[in-house]
Amino acid sequence: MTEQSEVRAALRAQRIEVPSWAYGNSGTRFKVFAQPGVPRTPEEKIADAAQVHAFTGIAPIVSLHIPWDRVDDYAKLASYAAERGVRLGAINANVFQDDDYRLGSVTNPDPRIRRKALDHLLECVDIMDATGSRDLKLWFSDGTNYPGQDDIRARQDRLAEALSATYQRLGPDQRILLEYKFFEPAFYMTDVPDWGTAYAHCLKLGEKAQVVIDTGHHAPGTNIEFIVAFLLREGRLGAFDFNSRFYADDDLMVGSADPFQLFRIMHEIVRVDALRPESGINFMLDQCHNIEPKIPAQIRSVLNVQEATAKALLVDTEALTAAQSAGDVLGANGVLMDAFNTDVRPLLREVRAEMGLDPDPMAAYARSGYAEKIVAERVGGQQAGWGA
Ligand code: AOS
Ligand code: ZN
Repeated sequence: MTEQSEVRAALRAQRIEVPSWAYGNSGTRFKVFAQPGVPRTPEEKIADAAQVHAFTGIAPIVSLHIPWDRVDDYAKLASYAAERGVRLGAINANVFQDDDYRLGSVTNPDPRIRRKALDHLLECVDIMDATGSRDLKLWFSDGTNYPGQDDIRARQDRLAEALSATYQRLGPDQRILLEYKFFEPAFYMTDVPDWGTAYAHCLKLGEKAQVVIDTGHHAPGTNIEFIVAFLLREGRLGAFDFNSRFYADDDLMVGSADPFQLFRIMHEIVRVDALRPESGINFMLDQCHNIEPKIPAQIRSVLNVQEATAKALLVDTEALTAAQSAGDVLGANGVLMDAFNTDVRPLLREVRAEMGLDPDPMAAYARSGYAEKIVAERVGGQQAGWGA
């Protein structure tokens, strides 16, 4: 069993990266509900993200999405973040919001459009140079809606070509994080539908290419912790995009519907000591908050990951290994369930107190007056959001 002091130290050292787009307006293809106080600039998004860190103590990094977070001076944006106690993290490329991309971006049959998409990916690496970011996160909306619409194999060739050109441009400490998704916006097939496809492309590219597991991008019933264990074993798990899905939407709060799944995922991480920031795994959130207030939803999400992590850290590994070796099916399962069923909230309150934080981040944020302040101050201008 891990010593209590080690559990506490691991919890204090945990790092979760939050997405800039979580603070902007978002919605479905049916409606985007605007919320008062929503940021109008990348700086205001970072200021909101800094609140999540201020109250949780474990979310000091903010992912950017380009062009949503385009600014003239990225070094200045990085300084702005540092002044608020956070830093800039992964750069997310956006090759899905342009009329040119109707039939795809890097896999488009038109070489001009492929070139345009590749130029954007290369621009994102330029931005990484300026922000000091390590991670280029690539998600392609590319795919087809109808059998015969395009040549599946040729699209793989085009994808490989763009990935390779981007990979060549990476600096020594930079890497590609390749994300997969088996649906949306294309529904007959997507060009990177699953972890196997992402993994195969990463293997060809080299060690600086790793897979991102977006927890919302799987068919119901998929054993995500198997994918975690496999990619970890192969040294190709680069990051998570944490969120939750019930049917198709993948933007809901992580751990909200299935905290047991999140625990099982974190168990695979903890079991090989991959929680430490030095392990290189980027634990990101990828969420939008359409009907709930955004900053509290981000705080709640960070706390959900933290709770699942605490339970995973409490697994009695010695007892688990002994039961597994003895073929004790119920015993092994019981060890795991004991950890999952432990109420870790008192422990987490203590850890927060040790970190100089309020033991109840949700209540502390609500009391802080920040929500009222941004509603009063952020009047006029164009609210951030991806439109729909
Ligand atoms: C889209 O489904 C993916 O999860 C991407 O990570 C995307 O870049 C992000 O959700 C922002 O739209
Ligand atoms: Zn994602």
